[in-house]
Amino acid sequence: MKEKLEQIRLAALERIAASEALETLNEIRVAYLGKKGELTGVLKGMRDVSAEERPRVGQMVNDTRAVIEEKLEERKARLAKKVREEKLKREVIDVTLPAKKNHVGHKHPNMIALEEVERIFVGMGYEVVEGPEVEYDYYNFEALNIPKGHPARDEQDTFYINDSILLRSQTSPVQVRTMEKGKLPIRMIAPGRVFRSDEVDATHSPSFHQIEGLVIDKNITFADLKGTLEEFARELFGEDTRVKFRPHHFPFTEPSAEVDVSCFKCHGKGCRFCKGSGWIEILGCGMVHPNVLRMCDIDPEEYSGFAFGVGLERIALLKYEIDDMRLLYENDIRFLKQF
Ligand code: 2NL
Repeated sequence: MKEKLEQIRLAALERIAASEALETLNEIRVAYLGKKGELTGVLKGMRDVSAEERPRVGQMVNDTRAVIEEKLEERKARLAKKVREEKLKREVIDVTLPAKKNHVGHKHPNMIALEEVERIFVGMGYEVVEGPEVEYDYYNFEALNIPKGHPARDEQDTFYINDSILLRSQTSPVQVRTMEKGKLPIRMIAPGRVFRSDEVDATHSPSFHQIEGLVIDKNITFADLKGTLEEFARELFGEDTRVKFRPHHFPFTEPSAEVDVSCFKCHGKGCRFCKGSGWIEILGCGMVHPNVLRMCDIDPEEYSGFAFGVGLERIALLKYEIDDMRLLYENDIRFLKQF
């Protein structure tokens, strides 16, 4: 019996020492210590052992079991450690490898220009107000002194949804809605998307962006308009920028003007940029027409105001010397990355 146990112990320890996987250890445990294992077989043979020998043999079986279990655990710990070490070796991080590039998004030139214009006017105490892109004919035309049949209605081909609803062709409706609310004085700019049924080319698109401004108070004069827009032009294009007001006509302002700025490239000498004239047109403006004030329940005898409208894309194209508006809408990352 003692020899048999010694044999089992040696064989088991040999197999344990030679095992290279945790599964093998499990198989060994079953083969020796399991219900049908070799040690259990020896225990069953105890029937043939005499009563006085039994405790000694029992003790030997238990010792053998304990040794095998101990060696199994030892080997298991070693193998687990080895597995862990191999895993760590595989996962080693080479800190000298070049890092993956993180591509950061870029502000669209339109957005940069918008934030610049907003900064200038907010600095002068203006509020930024937004409104719906789908508008009533009334707010887009009627309230701006452009009645049905007025030639200004076909000049700018408008997208109609039905007889009385359209896609706004300017952001003036936002200003009309603000005047209607009746809280005076008003100092506001209304930036936003506008729509006109134009063919796409280097300077036109059916959808673009406009920033309109409006000031209503007592004793507002054309001098206030001139001073405001001159300051705006200087902040936007540089301190030495000069402005020129040319008489113009809009149905919603009287008098009306278009504003040119001295070319910030050649300072007025004439270049490719200003097409040799030394001047660049940037916006339209005027004193709010008394009819417009009356339709918003503002008494033109008591209040007056000025308004202006500027194309956002035009500012962005000028500021960044881009010569084709379509570049602003293609969202080619190679283009956008440059700003
Ligand atoms: C342009 C320049 C302009 C206005 C917009 C305006 C708004 C109200 C009342 C009076 Cl609520 N005027 N906006 C004024 C002058 C010019 O935009 O070239 N537009 C076609």
